[in-house]
Amino acid sequence: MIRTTLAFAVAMAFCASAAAQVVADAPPTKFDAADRNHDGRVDRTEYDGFVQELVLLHDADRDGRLSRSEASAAFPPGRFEQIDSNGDGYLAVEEVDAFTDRDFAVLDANKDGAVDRTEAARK
Ligand SMILES: [Ca+2]
Ligand SMILES: [Ca+2]
Ligand SMILES: [Ca+2]
Repeated sequence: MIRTTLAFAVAMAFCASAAAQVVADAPPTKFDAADRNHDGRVDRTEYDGFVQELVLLHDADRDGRLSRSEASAAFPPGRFEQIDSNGDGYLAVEEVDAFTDRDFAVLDANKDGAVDRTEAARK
């Protein structure tokens, strides 16, 4: 009985670590948030909606653009300069739109108009 329990415990421990590994390897949950219809692909409409929500969500003072501190929570470091094309220190929605156009094109490696999980994980 003790043997069985021990074997069971070991099996459980193995399963737990295997599960933890799967979660660690999983692509960012951002993908699932963006994939509204859960078909495993983020198409252009879903991507645009996700990006727009991202901007709105972080626009703390509601001036329709992201300051550097507002943007720091939304984009990885180093992105700000890339997105702020006119260099005024704010990210306008149009600038984010223009940037995500390129971003999407880069992500959509096979150019089928949607970013699938593999493509999202590649970045
Ligand atoms: Ca989708
Ligand atoms: Ca700007
Ligand atoms: Ca694709």
